[in-house]
Amino acid sequence: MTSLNAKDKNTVKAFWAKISPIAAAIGEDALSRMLVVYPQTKTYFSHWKDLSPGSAPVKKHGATVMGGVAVAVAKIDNLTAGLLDLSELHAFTLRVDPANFKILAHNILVVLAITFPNDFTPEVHVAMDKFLAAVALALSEKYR
Ligand code: HNI
Repeated sequence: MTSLNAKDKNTVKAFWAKISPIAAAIGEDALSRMLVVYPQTKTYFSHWKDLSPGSAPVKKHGATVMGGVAVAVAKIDNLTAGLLDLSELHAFTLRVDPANFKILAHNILVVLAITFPNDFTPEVHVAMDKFLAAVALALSEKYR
């Protein structure tokens, strides 16, 4: 994986500063899309009452996930250490197949592109793609 360089990190931080006020809405939309477009991901949330787009649990968990992304932005220089607890939770307790991290990352990217069409330049696109791939990798750290 191509790692984040100093310029990418600055781009991620600047873009995050712009989008973080509506992070919960971005998370809700990304999670809604993941569950619709990749229905195999629904197995992990079968204990929820309603998995449809915009439902109460989807809304709540969308905000929770983006809280995790906020931590990742803050720990961008050492994602493995910064996301260690979350990696352990997903690996040992939740047993989420790490392939799903890439799927959610893709959905977050889609939502960012359509929500911020003007700010989502090729430069932002590549920086956010690298960042989300690095987050997915860090979350997979405890699987082996
Ligand atoms: Ni994930 C819980 C962050 C991807 C399934 N997840 C969390 C929590 C955070 C979080 C934060 C709450 C932790 C706690 O309670 O202490 N998850 C993230 C991040 C990503 C991610 C940052 C990737 C960007 N999680 C995924 C994926 C799946 C997933 C791809 C499955 C498809 N996560 C879960 C499940 C829970 C969870 C299941 C528990 C939900 C619940 O409350 O029932």
